[in-house]
Amino acid sequence: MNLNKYLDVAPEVAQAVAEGRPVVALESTIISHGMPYPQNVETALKVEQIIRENDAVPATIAILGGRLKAGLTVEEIEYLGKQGQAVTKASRRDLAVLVAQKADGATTVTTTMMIAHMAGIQIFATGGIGGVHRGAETTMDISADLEELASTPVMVVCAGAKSILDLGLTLEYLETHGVPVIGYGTKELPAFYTRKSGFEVDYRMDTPEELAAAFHVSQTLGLKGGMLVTNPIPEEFAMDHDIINKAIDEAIAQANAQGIHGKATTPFLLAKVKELTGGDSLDSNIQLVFNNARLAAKTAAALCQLG
Ligand code: PSU
Ligand code: MN
Repeated sequence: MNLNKYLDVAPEVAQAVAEGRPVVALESTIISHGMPYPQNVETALKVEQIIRENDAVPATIAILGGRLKAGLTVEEIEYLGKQGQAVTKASRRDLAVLVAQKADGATTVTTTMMIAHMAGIQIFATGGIGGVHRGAETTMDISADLEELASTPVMVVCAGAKSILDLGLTLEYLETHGVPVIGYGTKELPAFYTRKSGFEVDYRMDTPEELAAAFHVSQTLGLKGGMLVTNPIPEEFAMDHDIINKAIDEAIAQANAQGIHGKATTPFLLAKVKELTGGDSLDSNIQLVFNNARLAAKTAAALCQLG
């Protein structure tokens, strides 16, 4: 295992990795910056439970007191949830500084992939990833998540990307950087709250075994990047296209009017959309994370079978 001086792998996680048993990484920005308290803590704990019910070990990832943590205690998850936006949203550029300063950081998809890889974890479940923002042709706002997918060999299971992003440009960027985008049970890229987006993914796969087989080959070949699995939100929890798109347009207009930029943009848009949809979007958000956790756990198990 790739232990390092700054990394603390929880004993249960370390043991599972060493024995070749399934482990699923989880991010902590979704806890601190993606959802309000107390739903954030309830969701984070429930996601861990779902992963256990599917015979894998959960490893929620964060930076605490300058330590890179793979596997948190219930108390640590509660702490991150209560601190909320007061915890630094930690992307790749923040990691070394936070460690040096012995500070806390909520890990995004980027830093969760980095720390998962250091801990020997290959599969990571989340809600949505960052991507190319609408208007990026002038703002240059492109999430570091896309660069990380291009360079770190971790499979990320998400529900697609929200249309706060430019989905077409996000797919173009991933193509350029050699990241396969796989639709689970669909050839259409899901748009997080909805199952449809009008954009095609690269491949459709229908079983965890197929996902595991593709990732196994990528690992065996030593390809440096990850893979993106987009798993549509279950039909019964999907939102109405018009309602959600109207809320997203309004949220983007307010962000532009208020001059929101940089790392604040995504959390601002997420909170605004939730406010404008009266909490319906939060329910959908929670359910799709559960759905992704189940698929990630099954895929991790299938990957272990391949040795
Ligand atoms: N998209 C979501 N929910 C989230 C995030 C993105 O639907 O919680 C979080 C993730 O942690 C993701 C980060 O890695 O926001 C991307 O932020 P940025 O766009 O600033 O790179
Ligand atoms: Mn950004």
